[in-house]
Amino acid sequence: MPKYIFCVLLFLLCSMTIKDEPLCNEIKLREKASFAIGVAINTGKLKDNETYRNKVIEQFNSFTPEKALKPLYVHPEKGNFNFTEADHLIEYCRYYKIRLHGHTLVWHKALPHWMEKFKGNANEWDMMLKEHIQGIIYHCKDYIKSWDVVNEAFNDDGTLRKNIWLKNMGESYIEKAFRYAMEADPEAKLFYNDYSLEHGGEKLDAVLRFFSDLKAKGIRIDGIGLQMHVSLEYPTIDHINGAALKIQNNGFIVHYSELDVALNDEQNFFKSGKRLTALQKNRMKEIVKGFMKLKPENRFGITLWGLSDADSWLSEDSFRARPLLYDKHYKIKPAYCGFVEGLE
Ligand code: 9MR
Repeated sequence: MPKYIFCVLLFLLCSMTIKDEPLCNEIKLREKASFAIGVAINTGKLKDNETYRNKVIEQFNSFTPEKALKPLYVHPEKGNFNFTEADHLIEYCRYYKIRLHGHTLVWHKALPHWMEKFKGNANEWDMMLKEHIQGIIYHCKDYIKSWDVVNEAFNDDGTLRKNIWLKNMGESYIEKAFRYAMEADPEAKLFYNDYSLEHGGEKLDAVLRFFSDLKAKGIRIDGIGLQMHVSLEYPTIDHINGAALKIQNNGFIVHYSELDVALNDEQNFFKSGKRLTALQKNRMKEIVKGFMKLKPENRFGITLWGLSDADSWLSEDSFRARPLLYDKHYKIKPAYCGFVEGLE
């Protein structure tokens, strides 16, 4: 028998002999946790899919709109806001007593055409940014009490990303964005949100330096959102926990703002499905356990970036990612049980 056929047979045999661990009971995460448990919300599914709707209400006490508050959707024409989806969400959250976290006022993606093509001098850009931020916050401030003010403004090496804001206003756009947000709602908690901060490397150091300086100048910045789009092994749990502690030690609260654990890292290509889901379970547990080590007042919450694997942005790229707590049929996965164990 050729060697490769032998290997494939051995692989199949091994995967069949790994027993399925019995799943835990499905509880209510929102009742079990001592901090907010969030989920990114697809507003279309919230309206049209009853299973989805019942699950998100039952399990979570914090929602982040996956799209509805991004500039493209909420500010489609200059000075002309569309709050239809946002208002619907607000109504919903008010009724079910769910926190609604605002995501995101300033980003280089999900921009409306007019904003991307905006022509003006630095002063006109400044006015436009102010109208944009304050127009949204004023409308939502009765209910939304926390915002990702700026999203993904840094490169991985700690330099500032060359987005339209930097090109047209220079680096002061970040300070201005936080100043305008603070002016519009002095009571809201204001966040800087980014990916790869959980690696604890030079990007995190640059972000902490930058926002500590802004704070020292009297600008309101309450917390840092670690997006936490992680894989099974990378970054290590020590790096993740170290990053969260560093943020806490620098005087900021911590939001794991977009958590998902993708199964499709290349080094795991030959592991069986069962082995991968067991690793994913453990990974969720370790992540939640680490978050629990923060001081209670520094835990803004953990937000999953979607309810089920069918809802994940990663499913658009690869069916092997399967990064969330529920499978595509809205049944709990071992990852859910790991998450619960982490809360214990
Ligand atoms: O999950 C979101 C996807 O459905 C949208 O098409 C995309 C663009 O609006 O944004 C995705 O969410 C991103 C989040 O807003 C910021 N961090 C990265 C997330 C995944 O791309």
